Amino acid sequence: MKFCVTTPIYYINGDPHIGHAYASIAADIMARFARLDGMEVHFSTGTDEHGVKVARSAESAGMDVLEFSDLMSQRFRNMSDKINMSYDDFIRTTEKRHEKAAQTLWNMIEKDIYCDTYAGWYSARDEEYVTESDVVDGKAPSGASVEWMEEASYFFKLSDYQDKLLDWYEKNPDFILPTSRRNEVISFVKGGLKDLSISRSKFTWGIPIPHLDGHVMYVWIDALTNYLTSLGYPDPEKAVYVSEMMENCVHVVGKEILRFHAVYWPAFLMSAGLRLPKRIYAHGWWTSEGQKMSKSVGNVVDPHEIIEEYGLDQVRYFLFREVKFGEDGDFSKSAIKKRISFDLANDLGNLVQRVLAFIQKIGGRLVVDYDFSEDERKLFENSRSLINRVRPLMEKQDLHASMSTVWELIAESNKFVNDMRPWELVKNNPQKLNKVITALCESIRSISFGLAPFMPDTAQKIFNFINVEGKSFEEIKSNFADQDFQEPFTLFPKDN
Ligand code: ME8
Repeated sequence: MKFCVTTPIYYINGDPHIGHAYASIAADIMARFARLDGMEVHFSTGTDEHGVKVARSAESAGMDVLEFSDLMSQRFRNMSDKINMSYDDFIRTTEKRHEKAAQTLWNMIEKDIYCDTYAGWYSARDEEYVTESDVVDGKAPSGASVEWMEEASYFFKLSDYQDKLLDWYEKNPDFILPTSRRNEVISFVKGGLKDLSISRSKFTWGIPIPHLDGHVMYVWIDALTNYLTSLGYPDPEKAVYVSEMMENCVHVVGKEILRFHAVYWPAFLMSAGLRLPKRIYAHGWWTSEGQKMSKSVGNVVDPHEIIEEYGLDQVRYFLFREVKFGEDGDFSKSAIKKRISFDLANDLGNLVQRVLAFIQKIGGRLVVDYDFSEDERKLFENSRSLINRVRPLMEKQDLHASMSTVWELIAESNKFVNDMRPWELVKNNPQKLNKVITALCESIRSISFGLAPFMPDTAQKIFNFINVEGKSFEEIKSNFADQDFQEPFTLFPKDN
């Protein structure tokens, strides 16, 4: 089975912040889950380097645009590494391979392209023309200021795709998730689609259009093509791979760019006769301490800083546990501290510590006994089936419910320790003790596999404590053998 997952490719006009890290970690969780589940994965991320906005940022930094792009793209790569992102490809739209892909796609959709002139309000921040009626007080609906633009432009006959798109949404009810977002897109398309201007002649910082001097591609058609470039398009030898990966591809995007991905992108792909992705998942936005993040307010959350302050897995956990994936969230220091102290230190850390430290107390050796009575059998079965409960949730990118499901098993395991009182069994029922400890090791192993996509370092630490490799969910199926365990250390020290 193949699985492809992508992040948006980020504009390089500013530094990466927690919002970018969020989309990237979300996609990383999906990629890691799929790999552990035995799938062949292609996971791409990267930077979107063309367009008016980037050209202007380079200019105001007093830098050559390519030099500026190198510098800023590297910052996004650094962020990707800082958040432990397991990407297979980091794509830059200024690469030659991408220019070739975008130009090939252009040729493939040429039958739907015609030339005209465009005059209208343009928002450079959104890299989008805004209709007259949407401009209020000189601003686009996003709040960005607009400027009047007049240029010769090539247009894509998007209006021809209205029915085909509606038909696609109907036949593929999970193409856009969450469902509330799907409904928004459908009503937008039902409202009527205008042809889309897809070239720019007023500036040069973009991919040249084949055979058309003086025009560069509109940055969105360029940017969206990155998903194909990364898979190897247009190499004919990669055609089957590209198509199979696209068919199983989830594009993770912020809600503000859903329309580009769920309307324009499928229309381009239909026009080119290419496979559409499986899903567009639109996630919500983060504010910081209750306010929109902005440089002038000085509340932009820097991923490097919070990872230094709270720890990487703590941040990864917080972002996906604090709010439902798809909804907006607020980043606050008090909220992350609470999560670390209650969920991580008290629930998870305590379970691992009390069980493994106890094993050390009784000689450091696990002596297995799978001849379970009713009590242990229940925990054992719930542990072995954990991933089967999480899988259908992950298939719909319900990251939040997946985490909650893992936490239910943590709670059940902690309760099991309280009920079974192994410290008393040592004295009065050593046979029962082995069964109880065996069942608990099973639950700790399954919990670690459930955590692994979200908190890879923490999961690996626990795997090391219990001599588990941690590379595949298949490992959960085997019984533990008698063995020595090493002394555990505290996973989440309280002073954090
Ligand atoms: O739109 N909260 O790039 P971009 C949550 N280049 N997520 C946020 C966020 C916030 N406050 N701010 C940004 C572009 N994001 C285009 C994409 S794709 C073919 C081209 C995340 O740098 C979110 O995922 O503006 C959003 O969609 C993405 O960063 C946009 O990044």
